[in-house]
Amino acid sequence: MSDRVVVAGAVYDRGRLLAARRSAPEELAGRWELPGGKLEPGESPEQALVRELREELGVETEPVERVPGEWPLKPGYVLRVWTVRLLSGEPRPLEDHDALRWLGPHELDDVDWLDQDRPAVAAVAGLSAE
Ligand code: DCM
Repeated sequence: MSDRVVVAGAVYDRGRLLAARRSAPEELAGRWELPGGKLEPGESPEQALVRELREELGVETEPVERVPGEWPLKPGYVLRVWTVRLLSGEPRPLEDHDALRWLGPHELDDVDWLDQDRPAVAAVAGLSAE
């Protein structure tokens, strides 16, 4: 069986990367992630990402480029990341998150990323969707 894909967005705006603090489930709450979520049946990864960022943050976005690589999550799931351009709206923590931060290039270590997101953040560091 192939792994199920979780998609996440490296949302950049004016050179800063968006980090989101999870509010659930309990074992992940308080840790920071690149926002995203699971694919629904029939969705492409890009469609799932646009939907998740709309639901979770209230913004319209455009996936720009897949970040090379794939990172293991819990058993049976892998994380894939796209750089994402913000088209409209100001991100707000509507669902699954209780705080957001825009991190400048020297601030990427300032938040307590989920362990599984750390290699993905390292891979996107320095990229920009401008
Ligand atoms: N997940 C993760 N890192 C991300 C996004 C999601 O580790 N950047 C994990 C958390 C959940 C699963 O993927 O176990 C599905 O995410 P969600 O609950 O947001 O749909």
